Amino acid sequence: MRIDVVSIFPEYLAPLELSLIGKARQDGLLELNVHDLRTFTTDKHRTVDDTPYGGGAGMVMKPEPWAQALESIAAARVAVTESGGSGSSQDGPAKQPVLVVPSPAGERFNQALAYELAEEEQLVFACGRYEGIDERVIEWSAEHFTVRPVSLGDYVLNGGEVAVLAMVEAIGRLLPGVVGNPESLVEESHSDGLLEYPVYTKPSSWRDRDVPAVLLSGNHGKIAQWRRHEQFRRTAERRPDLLAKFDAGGLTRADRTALGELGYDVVDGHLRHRPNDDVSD
Ligand code: JET
Repeated sequence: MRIDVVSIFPEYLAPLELSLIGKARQDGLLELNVHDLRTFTTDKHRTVDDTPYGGGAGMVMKPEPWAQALESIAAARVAVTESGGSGSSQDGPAKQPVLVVPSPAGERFNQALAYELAEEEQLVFACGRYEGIDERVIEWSAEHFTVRPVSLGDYVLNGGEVAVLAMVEAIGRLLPGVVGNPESLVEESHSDGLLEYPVYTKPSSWRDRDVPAVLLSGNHGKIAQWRRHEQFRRTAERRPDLLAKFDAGGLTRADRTALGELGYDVVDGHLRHRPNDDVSD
């Protein structure tokens, strides 16, 4: 996979040299280029922002430097594909790269979108700052890219850089060969629509707290059942929105019993929380 990131603070992306993603780059599994938007300006002051039409607080990112940056990235890709190898002449028309624009106004990023983006040949991330990028850049970009404004969550960051760090890590670890043991991708939060069960390691007793006895029992059936119950309990407590979306089709009798104790019934293949019988008057 090839990833390009455009930012006015390229140093913000330095952590992508480290750890798992840094290793993937060294191993040639991931090609990652960070571009400084200001190198695509033409004026003496390297201006990237201006006042908003219609008035209002803050500044808006100017379209011209963005067009220069994105055009050069799109052109670099054409140069690569035309030189042969994995070129379009042999493999049919090359797929448009995806332009991911971190924005509080985007579709929500989640594990499913991470898997989807991990299938792409090339991702380009455009880091907005100030009040955002001139909307015409987003419209015009559709000529060269499949454009996806993406939100990390319902809060506001000063710029897209931190969102890019999170998304590149979530996507990068799904690429073939990046995570040493691919089994560890299967048993993790959100892979089955539930939060993960709690985990413990040695010592079995620490500061008067004991590891749940079932985990020391050697009874693998009971351990699996306990972990599943803990997933339901945690999800009901912390993320009831996930249980409302949960496909209850594949639930076992034991699952239904556990969920029943938490106040959940299966209705039309979905989980529904039982109205409690508290009297309000
Ligand atoms: C964000 C992402 O704050 C977030 O993203 C960064 C950001 C900040 C300010 C402006 C901006 O503009 C993007 C744009 O898109 C067209 O102009 C982006 C919060 N959750 N996820």
